Formats: sequence, structure tokens, C-alpha cells
Amino acid sequence: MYKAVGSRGSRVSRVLWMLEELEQPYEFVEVGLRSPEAYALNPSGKVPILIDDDLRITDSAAICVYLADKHAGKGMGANPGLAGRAEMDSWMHFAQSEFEAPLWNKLRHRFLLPKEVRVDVGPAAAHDFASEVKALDRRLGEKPFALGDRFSAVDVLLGDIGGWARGGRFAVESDRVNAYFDRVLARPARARAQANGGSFR
Ligand SMILES: N[C@@H](CCC(=O)N[C@@H](CS)C(=O)NCC(=O)O)C(=O)O
Repeated sequence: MYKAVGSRGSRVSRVLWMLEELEQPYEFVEVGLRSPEAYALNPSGKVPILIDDDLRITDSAAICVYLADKHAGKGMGANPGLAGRAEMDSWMHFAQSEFEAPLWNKLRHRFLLPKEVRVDVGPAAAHDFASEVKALDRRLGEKPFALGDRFSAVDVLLGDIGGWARGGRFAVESDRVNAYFDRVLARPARARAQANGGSFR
């Protein structure tokens, strides 16, 4: 059985959501950020971590892709071929290194960094996030989901970030992006994941 290691309110939410979408049994193992337990599984001391027998996988986007690939029959992975893989990689990198970055930066300066290095990044984070919302709007175009007509691991990642943004009161000034978040955040698998410990911030 999979073990999804993380803390409540962390990015483990997207791992639990993936596992629920894929209808896989799992155990949610709670560990603190940068705890000895987390360092034992991840040199960064960060969560989430997925344990699949002898395999330990860190970094939430990689975990989501791994699960989608492993359970390819469930249809949450990339479109076929090298082009499909590149399309998915592009979305996953956009999601984490661009769309999520302002949220993470603000959160770190609010709660995680040593107090003496914290600064007010609120206005800059809001500015950057607004720009990324516009980018997501354009990337989605008329498609209901990131990869087209079907819900995939990309939508879990983006949806999870969208839930975080809404919880953190970041403005989402795009009807298309709001409709997209409504669509993906309403999925029953997400509600099950949240009930099992994956509720976001
Ligand atoms: N790229 C990693 C980032 C992991 C990460 O930063 N996790 C946070 C919790 S959501 C953490 O453990 N932070 C501890 C710290 O930054 O000190 C991922 O997507 O899993």
C-alpha cells in the first residue's frame, strides 16, 4: 500500500487527491516539516514524500506524474508520444515554478523563514500571481482541462494550487480560470482526500 508522507495543510493534499482519483489504497503518514522523520526520507527535509515499497519519491509534481504513469489505465497521464510527454512536463513546470511560486513566496515570508529575514512580499506576490492567472487563462483557452477534454494529473496540481490561492485570498481575476477551478475543485476525490487529511492551508 502507498504511504503518503506529509503534514496537514501541506502539498501532501495533491498526493492524496491523486491517490483518491486513482482509487488506490494508501496510508497518510503525518510528519512535521523538516522533522527528523522528514529528513530520513528526503534530504531537503520537506514534504510530501511518497513511499511505494522500496521507492521513495519526493517533490509533489514528480509524485503526481509517477502515479499517473504507474496507473496509466486510469487516464490521468500525458497524451501519447514524446509530444504528449513534453506537453505534460511543460504544464507541470508552469504550475510549480510559475503559478505556485508567488503563493509559496508569500507563505514563506509569513510563516516559514526565520523572523529576521522576513519581509512584506504581499504586493509583489499579488502582482506576480495576477500575471500568472492571465497566463493560465491563455494556456487553457477553450479547453475544459489542461490537456484537453480529460481530467489529468496536471489538473490535480493546478487545482490544488487554485484551492491554496482561494484560501489565501489571492485574487483570481479571470472568469475562465475561476470556472476551471470550480470544475476541478468540485471533484469528489478531492473531498475524500481532504477528509483524509489533505485539506489545504
Ligand atoms: N518542490 C517540493 C516542495 C516541497 C515543500 O516545500 N514542502 C513544504 C510543505 S508544503 C515544506 O516541507 N517546507 C518546509 C520548509 O520549506 O522549510 C514539492 O513540490 O513537493
